[in-house]
Amino acid sequence: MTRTSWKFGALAGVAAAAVALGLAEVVAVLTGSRSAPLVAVGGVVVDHVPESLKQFAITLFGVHDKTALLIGTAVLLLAFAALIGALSVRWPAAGFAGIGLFAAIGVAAALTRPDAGIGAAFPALLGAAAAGATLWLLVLGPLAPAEVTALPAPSVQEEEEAVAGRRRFLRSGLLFIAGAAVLGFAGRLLSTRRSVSSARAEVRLPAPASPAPEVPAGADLRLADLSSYVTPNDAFYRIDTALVVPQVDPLDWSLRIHGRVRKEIRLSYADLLALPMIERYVTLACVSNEVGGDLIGNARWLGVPLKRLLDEAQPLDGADQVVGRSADGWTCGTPTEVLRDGRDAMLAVGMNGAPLPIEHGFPVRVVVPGLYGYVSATKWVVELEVTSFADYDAYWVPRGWSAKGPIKTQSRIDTPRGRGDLKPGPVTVAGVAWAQHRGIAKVEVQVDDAPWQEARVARAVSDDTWVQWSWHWEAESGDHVLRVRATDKNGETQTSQPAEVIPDGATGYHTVSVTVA
Ligand SMILES: Nc1nc2c(c(=O)[nH]1)N[C@H]1C(S)=C(S)[C@@H](COP(=O)(O)O)O[C@H]1N2
Ligand SMILES: [Mo]
Repeated sequence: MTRTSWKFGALAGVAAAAVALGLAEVVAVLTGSRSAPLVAVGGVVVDHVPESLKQFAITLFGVHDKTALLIGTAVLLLAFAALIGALSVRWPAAGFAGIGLFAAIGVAAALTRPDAGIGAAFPALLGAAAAGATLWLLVLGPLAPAEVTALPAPSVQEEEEAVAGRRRFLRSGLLFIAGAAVLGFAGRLLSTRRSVSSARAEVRLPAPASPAPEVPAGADLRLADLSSYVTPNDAFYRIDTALVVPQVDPLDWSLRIHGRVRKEIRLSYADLLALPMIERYVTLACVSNEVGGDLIGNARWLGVPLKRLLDEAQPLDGADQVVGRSADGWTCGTPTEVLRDGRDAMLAVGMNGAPLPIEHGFPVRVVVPGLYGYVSATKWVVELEVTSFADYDAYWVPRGWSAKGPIKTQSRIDTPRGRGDLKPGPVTVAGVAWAQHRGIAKVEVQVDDAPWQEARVARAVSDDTWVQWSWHWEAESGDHVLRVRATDKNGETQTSQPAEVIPDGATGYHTVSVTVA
């Protein structure tokens, strides 16, 4: 009888396990990413390890604690697979029994995960079947390397055949492992993406304990070319550093409020949804918005007030900055004082009546009225670290942007915009103006060098949103320049001095050239 050495067996075992895990990830594209055996077993571990060990893992690995757990589980599994493979050289039945045992563990874990259907059994089952086939091929079947048997003096031909056989075995073993890794990564990518959109579709948001005020009649002038008062989710600007949109499953999500606090807080998505919610209209704006630009939008946000959570955590004296950190490691720093001064800063879960869109931060993001997004609006937020401005620079600060970013008073002409044909006679000039959390008191329009004229400012839900404005113009033939400027409720008129967006937001009057013919 020819026999394979135990080292080859170990490689065969690892290849079989890799094939099982890789294929299981692909099957999980259909059955849900949480039914993949690694994730399922990892989930069981997370749910059952003591909180102290979890905290230890988090101190050690930070936001990568889950990745560390998955890698740890995979390494353990591959070590066992090597052992079982080595045993299977002598006792093939042991190899198949080992695969059966792992299949049973994978199936049991997947079926007992929250909301698992019967389909959750398939990744582990099909993976195990593929592992069995791989093990047979490499240990007993056509790919098994034959060992030299005619001792003490094997013929030259026998020896050459044995060498070729070993080469073929190594090549196929490594090929199986590489192929399985490619399958596994591709499957993982596809299935998380899928499962996060389906997880989002299943979210049922609670009714707000404190609902948003009605949008007053007349807040939206409904003029063609004028931005609507509320920006629909699919038209809302999107700015972030994420190359691929982070896919954060609400069941895996948790938020840690920690750092310089008396009491550390950890919340799951279910914990968050169980807290009393507020719903508020807040206009977000990007610091990179040029004068006249459209990196601004107004939405109705549903969320939990941050003040309440910070009051519970009790920031220590001098901890003047709260750093938000996203699932993909982006950071932003917000003054602690701003989050606790009574404004409607919140951990938002809903946008215009729907769960947050994935690209706008699903499952949870921060919204703070009055601050540019880069210092406040962390999407896919997983951590709030209470620290100080002296101790920590968030993502954009070393890149030349100001550590603090209150939104500057600005105004924009939406119509006319220079294109299209204007006729002499009545023309409605209209646009938006914003000074979040201070409010807009006055908007003025200037045509050429004529005196500034006061526009009609529409009503708004609150000082935390933009306002629409309109002005009746008796247009005369010729080329004209239209200018707009706003004054906030503190009586300060926006500056005419042009400034670039960097370091803390553009200034200057929005100006539009038109031809009336
Ligand atoms: N995780 C994460 N959150 C982020 C950012 C980012 O790059 N990563 N960009 C911020 C910036 S600069 C802005 S202006 C707002 C934009 O939010 P929106 O894409 O929902 O409009 O998100 C903020 N939150
Ligand atoms: Mo931004």
